Amino acid sequence: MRHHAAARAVVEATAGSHVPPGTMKTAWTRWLTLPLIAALTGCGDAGVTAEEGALPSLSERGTFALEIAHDDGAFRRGSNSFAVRATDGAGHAGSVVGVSARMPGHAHGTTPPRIDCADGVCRVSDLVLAMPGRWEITLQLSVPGEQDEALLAPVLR
Ligand SMILES: [Cu+2]
Repeated sequence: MRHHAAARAVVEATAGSHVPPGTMKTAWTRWLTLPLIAALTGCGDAGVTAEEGALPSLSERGTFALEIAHDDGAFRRGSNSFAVRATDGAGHAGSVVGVSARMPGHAHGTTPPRIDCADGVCRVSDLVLAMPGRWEITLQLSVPGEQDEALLAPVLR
């Protein structure tokens, strides 16, 4: 995230030095400039999550507190594996009983990944996210008597 902050600072500095006084730099131009600066400063790691907020800390209805740790630190294009610890209000560990992923506006999802739960931690392995753009990954979470979902929404470069 420090890299992104630095990239933004560079964009602001560039706008200040190259734009004649009084000229407004449009948001459109800024969106074109940011990826270029990111590439130049080396923070544009190909395929990696472009936004924060990809990993929620609560399930949709608040049933579970979530700790989600991606093996590679961030979602990326290709195969993704991550660990999920879901804890309900009574301290019981929930299980991940299903995972699906889709791209809003695209008529496709992806192959269901492998899920292994043991000792209160579930591992989701080989979730393949092939395209850049916004993905909506739904985790079905369950403990006896309670069910909820978690929505992960990474935006991939
Ligand atoms: Cu797609």
